[in-house]
Amino acid sequence: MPRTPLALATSIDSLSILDETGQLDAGLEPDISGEMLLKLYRAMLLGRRFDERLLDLQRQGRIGTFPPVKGQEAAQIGAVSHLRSDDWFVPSFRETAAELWRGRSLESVIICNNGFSEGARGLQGHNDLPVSVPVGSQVLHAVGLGWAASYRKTDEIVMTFFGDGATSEGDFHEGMNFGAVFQAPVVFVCQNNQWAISTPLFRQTRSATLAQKAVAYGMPGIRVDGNDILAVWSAAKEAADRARAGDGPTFIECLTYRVMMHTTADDPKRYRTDAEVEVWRQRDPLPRFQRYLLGKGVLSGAEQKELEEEVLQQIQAAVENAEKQMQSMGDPLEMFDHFYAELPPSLAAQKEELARELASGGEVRS
Ligand SMILES: Cc1ncc(C[n+]2csc(CCOP(=O)(O)OP(=O)(O)O)c2C)c(N)n1
Ligand SMILES: [Mg+2]
Repeated sequence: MPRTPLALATSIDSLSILDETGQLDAGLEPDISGEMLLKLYRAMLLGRRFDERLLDLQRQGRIGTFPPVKGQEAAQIGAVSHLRSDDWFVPSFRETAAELWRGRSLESVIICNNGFSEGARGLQGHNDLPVSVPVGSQVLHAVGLGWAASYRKTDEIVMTFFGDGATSEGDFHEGMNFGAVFQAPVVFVCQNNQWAISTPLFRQTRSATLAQKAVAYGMPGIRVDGNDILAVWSAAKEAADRARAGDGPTFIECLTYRVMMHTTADDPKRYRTDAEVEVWRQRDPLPRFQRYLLGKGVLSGAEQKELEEEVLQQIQAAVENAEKQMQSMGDPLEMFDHFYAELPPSLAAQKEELARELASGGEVRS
């Protein structure tokens, strides 16, 4: 028998609609209403300005460490905007812009980043999972939710976000396999920002793309310019429609870049060059989209300035509000909550002892 190449019925597309020079592929331009374009832009702008303010607050010691979003706003907003409120949003830890789109308050982000559990409470009326720090673990939660949604015969879909680093985790591979085998209505959104803390992409995989991993699991995969919101939006629409129609999962690789530090506890100058970062700063998704909207007449220069002002005011009000709310938070007894439905007797005794000590005005022994 001869040795012949197998004709696999699959291929991976790469999609770019609005390139970094502002050139538009008019044939691929998605049909998005002016109102929705402005909503998307405002969400990206809010994500960007809030991120900048959080960095200032962290440097001033007014919040703890946090992972910046800067540069990844298009990848997040272009994808999450296809979810209905009863769909399932399953984030990792860097999806602040997407979380705000879902309706999470700015205050809760600030409060959570100060270590108060009050800031981590889930949104009412939304099927949103909390931030997931163990890298890749949320992929398993997403496919379980997806399988459950189809088992219950609802038309809810699931969108999960993760990074390039997560694609080296077992959880990712198990989740992709499970999602494809059970044709779960899941959109896997990989934000390939090319770094996993200090590990560069070439140490993460020998694959030419991350999108091609979809082939092995038997689901459609696509690589999009993650800094081009029109490309992300189009690919995510196709994937969300496919999932909702009962045609199974899709893997989307959004090629982007983490222009900031991993978290505020990290110094990227120790492992990458300024020149590399500069190349990606030039590919910033926000001014690219802004130029498109100005050129299309959906946004005027004056409206853009007003929007900037409005967003900054919204952020300032949230900071003031959060700082006021936090003055009455931080009851040490709360450390016993949220782990057990019924507190084990040993912990219940410790809680009582602490309560007595606090009531008597005594110092808490370390
Ligand atoms: C299972 C696990 N291993 C290691 C870590 C420490 N850690 C936190 S974020 C991160 C890198 C994640 O990189 P990537 O998936 O590309 O996401 P990004 O941070 O770039 O958004 C690592 C190794 C962790 N949180 N969980
Ligand atoms: Mg990464």
